[in-house]
Amino acid sequence: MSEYNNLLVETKGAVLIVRINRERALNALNLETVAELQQLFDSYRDNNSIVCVIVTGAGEKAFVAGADIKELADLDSSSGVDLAAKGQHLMMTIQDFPRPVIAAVNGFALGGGTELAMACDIRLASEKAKFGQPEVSLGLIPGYGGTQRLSRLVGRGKALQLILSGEMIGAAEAYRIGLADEVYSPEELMDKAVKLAELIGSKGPVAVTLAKESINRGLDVSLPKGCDLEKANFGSVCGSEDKNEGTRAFLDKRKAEFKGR
Ligand code: DAK
Repeated sequence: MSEYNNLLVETKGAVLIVRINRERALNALNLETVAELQQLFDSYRDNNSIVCVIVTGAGEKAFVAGADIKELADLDSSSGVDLAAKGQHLMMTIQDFPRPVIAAVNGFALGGGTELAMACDIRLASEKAKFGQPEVSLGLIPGYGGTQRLSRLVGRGKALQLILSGEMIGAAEAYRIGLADEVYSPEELMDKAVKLAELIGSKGPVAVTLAKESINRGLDVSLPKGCDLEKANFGSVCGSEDKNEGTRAFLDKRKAEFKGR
């Protein structure tokens, strides 16, 4: 029996696959689902048997159709801040997760769904995926980091256009503006996501973690500060056994056997 009411969790080798499983509400993120995702990511944070995580939605229609509108309807100013805090904490946990997190966007990714996908490191989309930040249609603004991450990903103008209009875009347009990193047929999507996760998982784990951190943290600071961060992380990686193994394996013309330390 799963310990989660709203998540289906499985491992494929060293890849953790998390399916948000509330199909009757198009996988909308209610508070319980946010709490379960938080618990899941916290519980795997120090688990080095997992090399990569894939987040997707159960069923064929939706990745996540947003925050649960039934819960949003009851919010007041104070519970709104509380909900935003919980959701934003989850998104930061995913962004800062020490292993890469891939979003396999299999259908509607609206509001909190686009925000969840943007907190992930890489977004692979099905041709059926639809992205959007429709909060203004509900008299709301994005509350899970959407105003910040969308502008960083697609630029100020496109972020303003999407958030102020609330319009939905398809996978091809999401790819064109840099919101989706690849687009695949619905049948191919999970297979491609697992293959990418396995490819990343075959690389030096310490290097992968520090490269992710350098890019994500670097985007929040000036270029010189970002380069300082890269320099410090380069120093850390040079002190790792993985770097010794990776460079030695190349020179010995054999496959590296990384230990993740
Ligand atoms: N929440 C709850 N239920 C949802 C839902 C959602 N976000 N989206 C869909 N459902 C439910 C529908 O109510 C329907 O339930 P029943 O009527 O069958 O009981 C079922 O899922 C199937 O949906 P539809 O019948 O509507 O299916 P269609 O194919 O006709 O349409 C759709 C699909 C995705 C176009 C449509 O369902 C839709 O527009 N859904 C809502 C999309 C949306 O507006 N999402 C919310 C975005 S706003 C904040 C924190 C977070 C947020 C904001 C602030 N703070 C703390 C301040 C985030 C906000 C959002 O995410």
